[in-house]
Amino acid sequence: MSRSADTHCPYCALQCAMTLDPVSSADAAAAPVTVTGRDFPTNRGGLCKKGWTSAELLRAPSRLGAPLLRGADGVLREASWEVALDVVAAWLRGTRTAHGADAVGVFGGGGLTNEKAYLLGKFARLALGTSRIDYNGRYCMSSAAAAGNRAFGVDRGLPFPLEDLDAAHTILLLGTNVAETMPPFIGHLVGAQAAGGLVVVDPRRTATARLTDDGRGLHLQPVPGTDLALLLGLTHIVIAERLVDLDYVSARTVGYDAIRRSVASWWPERVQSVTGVAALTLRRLARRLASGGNTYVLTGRGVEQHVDGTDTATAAINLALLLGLPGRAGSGYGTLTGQGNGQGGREHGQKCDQLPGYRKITDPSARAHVAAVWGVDPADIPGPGVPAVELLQSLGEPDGVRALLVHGSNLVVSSPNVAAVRERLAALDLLVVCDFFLSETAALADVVLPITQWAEEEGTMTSLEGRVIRRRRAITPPDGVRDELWILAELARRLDCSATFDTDPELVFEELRLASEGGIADYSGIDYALLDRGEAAYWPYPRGSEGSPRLFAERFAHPDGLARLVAVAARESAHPSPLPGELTLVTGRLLEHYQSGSQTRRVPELRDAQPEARAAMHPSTADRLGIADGELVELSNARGTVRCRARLTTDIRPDAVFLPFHYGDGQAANLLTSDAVDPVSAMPEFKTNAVRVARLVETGVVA
Ligand SMILES: Nc1nc2c(c(=O)[nH]1)N[C@H]1C(S)=C(S)[C@@H](COP(=O)(O)OP(=O)(O)OC[C@H]3O[C@@H](n4cnc5c(=O)[nH]c(N)nc54)[C@H](O)[C@@H]3O)O[C@H]1N2
Ligand SMILES: Nc1nc2c(c(=O)[nH]1)N[C@H]1C(S)=C(S)[C@@H](COP(=O)(O)OP(=O)(O)OC[C@H]3O[C@@H](n4cnc5c(=O)[nH]c(N)nc54)[C@H](O)[C@@H]3O)O[C@H]1N2
Ligand code: SF4
Ligand SMILES: [Mo]
Repeated sequence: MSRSADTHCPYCALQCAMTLDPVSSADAAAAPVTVTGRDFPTNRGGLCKKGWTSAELLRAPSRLGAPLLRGADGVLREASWEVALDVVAAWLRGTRTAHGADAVGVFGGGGLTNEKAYLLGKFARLALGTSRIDYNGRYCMSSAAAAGNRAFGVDRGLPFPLEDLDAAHTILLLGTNVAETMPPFIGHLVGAQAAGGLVVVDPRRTATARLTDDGRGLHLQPVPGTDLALLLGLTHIVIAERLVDLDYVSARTVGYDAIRRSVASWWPERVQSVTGVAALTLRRLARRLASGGNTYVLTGRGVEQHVDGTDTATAAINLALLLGLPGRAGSGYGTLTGQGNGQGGREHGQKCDQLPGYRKITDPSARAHVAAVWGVDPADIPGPGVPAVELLQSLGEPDGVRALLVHGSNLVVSSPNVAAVRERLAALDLLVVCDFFLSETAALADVVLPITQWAEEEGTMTSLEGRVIRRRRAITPPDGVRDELWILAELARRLDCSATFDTDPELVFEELRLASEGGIADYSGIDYALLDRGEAAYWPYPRGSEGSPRLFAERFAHPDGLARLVAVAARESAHPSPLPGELTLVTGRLLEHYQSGSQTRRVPELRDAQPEARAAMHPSTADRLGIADGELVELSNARGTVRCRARLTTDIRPDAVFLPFHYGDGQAANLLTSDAVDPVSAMPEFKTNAVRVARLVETGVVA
């Protein structure tokens, strides 16, 4: 007898639909789980190789099967759940008594289901009483989210279904390599490609940029970190050449005069000197964007993960607004959410300044609403905490966090300036990590709690379209692991918290509906039955309504219904040119690996395809440095050193070197990244950092 489950991929925000076929026989535990792509509007049956191989991790030999406790001798040993949870609860209680509630911190993740993200936020505020909660979405979506909130009054990555792109005449892709980060996505680019309107802006000639190789589209290869100037330049041309949709601008926006002034000095030749993109190309692109067909502007991490990422995303939105795109049928602006639940994960209370439903924790009416659902006094909900980088910088400090719980992040690989993070973690009194593997972060923990994987649990995720979908259980989890909702409930009980912590995901979702009701991300009209009928549920979905696949057709989410054009300025100090002898380190992703690689480095096929970090550089650069393809090189700056092999490719600018961030220990790209953050979003500078590159033998270190 066999049973199959319709669910979605455990990895990225595209949330490709798949069917899992477990065999419910006596030896089910040993039988392989097969993955089949399932027809769905976003992936149309397609999956990438991470999706195809995802089930291999369910029975991976390295999977954790029991809680681990670090003994006095420093060794992690298996313990029972009772003992492990008792130890954690006792430490948390002791920390709180000795140092106050804010001495306990929580670090969440954008891969958690909505139910887990919601319960984690509630657990932090009520069971721990701490304000110190933030999550890895700070590294991912925060700049785009801040820009969207500022301009539109709401942050939903794509305010339209992905399928709308199919009919596009022009698509401007800024700093995203979807051909590798969401491969089935490129099916939605075919129309624009055929219409000669696919435009990719990336300092590398990526697989996505190569979609323009037929000569009909455009690949702009600017100096890394100069997108803000590029966008100000395009806006300048749109205004100078009278391409602005003035009716739209006057009816639907405020702030145009300030925008005009702010781009006045960004004439194309100046932009060319800053970005390296020819003035002619800029003019051609501006005219194409304004040519009236269905036009989309989309941003990804390449333009957002910078110290000026919020302003850069804002400049992209300004351009889209002047062209009259947001809310116009068949056109729009959007940002591509990254993690599986990158969208939902930022709506229900893992962010330090947020309560469920995308409510502000500082708003008295929001606090009152959520307090009523939680059955507490509003005064019992702590105020705003601090964003991820600041949270990590406070670890072990006298007034900082002394005990940290990590749910869904391998932060010693993925955080900026990880050498400092490793030091801070070592200064903690207690580190607790929930994971299915001994990730690099879990390996440093005092207590590791093993949890169920995606195919073993129920819940909901919110995809890059703002569509709520069901994650379904296909197989029974191994005996020794536990569901994270159960772990939170057990800890809350041990901490004598009187609030309700349900362990049934559907009940948690029912509570989330109430908590989100009336908020910006209102889920109150959605329930499991509706999702199980296959209905497309896009938020906001207030009770009794029909959901909102397309936003902004009539109004934006600010009280007056108008979008804000926010004037921004390019600061040269944000991206200083590399000094002589330095290159700009650009970081990003490879098709085969997911994030910190904690999962995909354990899948043999993926690991064998990309077993180690390789620094991609231009042959002319390599030649100058005396480096041959495959040779060992050392990348270094004041923060750290990475040693790896060189990969020579003409696909990268000669002034840059590219390193994927999927590897740990000495190959972690984040040994080299700065923890300087964007002043609005607190997003760190992941994408451009100065490094020196040398052939390893020449440094005399090792050959
Ligand atoms: N294979 C794979 N897929 C993934 C993930 C993964 O780890 N692996 N992670 C998921 C997540 S969480 C996310 S956030 C998304 C990210 O998806 P993307 O945004 O597509 O991914 P990145 O590779 O981080 O960055 C995109 C591109 O930005 C370019 N870039 C770097 N600096 C600059 C710059 O200054 N200007 C411009 N214009 N471009 C620049 C890089 O060269 C890179 O090709 O992917 C999701 N999908
Ligand atoms: N240099 C550089 N650094 C970057 C980036 C970059 O482009 N360049 N990108 C940034 C971005 S966009 C992101 S999103 C971050 C991501 O980086 P991380 O936050 O490190 O994300 P993952 O590697 O996905 O780590 C998730 C961990 O949680 C586990 N896990 C998965 N699902 C669950 C769950 O449901 N519960 C629990 N408790 N654990 C789970 C996984 O096994 C894994 O160990 O990295 C950021 N860091
Ligand atoms: S594109 Fe993303 S969601 Fe789709 S199969 Fe690949 S990793 Fe999974
Ligand atoms: Mo991300």
